[in-house]
Amino acid sequence: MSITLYGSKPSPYVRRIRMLLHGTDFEFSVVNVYDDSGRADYAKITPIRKLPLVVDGDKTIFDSHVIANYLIEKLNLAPVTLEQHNLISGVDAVTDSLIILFMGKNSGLELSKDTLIFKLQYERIHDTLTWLEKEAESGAFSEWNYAAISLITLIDWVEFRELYDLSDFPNLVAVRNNFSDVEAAKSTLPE
Ligand SMILES: N[C@@H](CCC(=O)N[C@@H](CS)C(=O)NCC(=O)O)C(=O)O
Repeated sequence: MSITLYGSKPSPYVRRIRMLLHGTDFEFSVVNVYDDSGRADYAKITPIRKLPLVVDGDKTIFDSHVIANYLIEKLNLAPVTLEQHNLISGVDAVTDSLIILFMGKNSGLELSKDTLIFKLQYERIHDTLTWLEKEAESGAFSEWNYAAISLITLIDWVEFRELYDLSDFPNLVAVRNNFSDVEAAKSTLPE
């Protein structure tokens, strides 16, 4: 039985898995978790109600990291090193904080830097992007691997949703530009 990936087209976490699965036979089932009926249907297959989710035969797998580990082994891809895991944790920290800001905005809240929940996100985003920028400058994302894939999904999504000004982070944007002709990246752009 072939793999089914549940997700949305703009989601950066889902896109990582679409890129890993590029070139393999899989079904992409689009879910809208911000729509009440879409979320109710989705809740029947996952209690955590987050995207992505993969069903492979009798296995249901939550969370992009667990899915990525599963696919890397199943598809015989290069294992993720400790250094790459740290880079991915940095990318996740920024992605998660931006999701909180995005949800705050969509909930009609004022994203004030004086409000604790938002202040924490702005601080984390700034410090982590600054660290990732230095890592990128020293070549940490020069190879096509899961860390580079994760970063690309963040940069494209930030630009797609106009979430953050990336002009202080030219090396991060350059990583995305460097791989923009790779088919797995080109064919999965957020829309
Ligand atoms: N740690 C999770 C994060 C996934 C995540 O936050 N996905 C977002 C979409 S990009 C989501 O499902 N948001 C819906 C919600 O939080 O209710 C992973 O790596 O899969």
